[in-house]
Amino acid sequence: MAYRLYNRLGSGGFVIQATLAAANIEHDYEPIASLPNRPLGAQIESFNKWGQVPVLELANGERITETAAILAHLSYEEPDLRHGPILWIDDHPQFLRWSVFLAVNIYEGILRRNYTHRYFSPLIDAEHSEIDDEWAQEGIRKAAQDRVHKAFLCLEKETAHSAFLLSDRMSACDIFLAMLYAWHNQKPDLPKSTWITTQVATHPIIRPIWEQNFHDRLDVKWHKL
Ligand SMILES: N[C@@H](CCC(=O)N[C@@H](CS)C(=O)NCC(=O)O)C(=O)O
Repeated sequence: MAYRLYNRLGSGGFVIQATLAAANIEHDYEPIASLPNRPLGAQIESFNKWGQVPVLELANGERITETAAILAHLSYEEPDLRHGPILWIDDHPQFLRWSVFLAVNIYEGILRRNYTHRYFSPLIDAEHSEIDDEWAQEGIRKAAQDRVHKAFLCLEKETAHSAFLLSDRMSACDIFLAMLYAWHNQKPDLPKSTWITTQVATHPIIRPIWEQNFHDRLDVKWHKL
């Protein structure tokens, strides 16, 4: 087997799992047991000292992390991820641009919203109380959410020329976008992201993987689409 993917159900490895499946690339899947939005625990640190998934193990045993880096590596190695029957990258610079944009501006912003305590240090002074801390963390959460929303709006404007992010065909960037959009709490004025996510989530090959990872999110949020 050329690849082994380490992931937790409902987590970022969905992008890699769905991309590998859509490009018909053989891989093993290694589940990490843990609850969403909680640290992954000691098990993952034997694979990634940063404590996050996804982790992709290559045929030679080497491991890579960071979703955008994994996608860039696969796009270099796997022709079906570039120009396969399902996934299509017709513009490699824009593929790199948007996969990094998604990782840095949207994924990271969602982490700031979900793991706010990591981005917060209490102020030490006599007047200071726990209520202030909660209030300050709520401010960080709200700013992160707004910033993520701005990034989605920017991405929609910049890619207005095509149906999907890169062209009129689906690419791995769209799969990445769909997962982040499913995690985003503010959807009304993002028609392109809504449309792309619907295409990804209902794609015959990707749909079972989507349902396995995000079915509860569909129930809660997708009726509003
Ligand atoms: N920068 C990483 C972020 C990966 C990430 O945040 N993964 C989350 C799951 S969606 C995770 O492992 N969270 C556990 C933690 O941060 O403790 C990437 O782009 O792959």
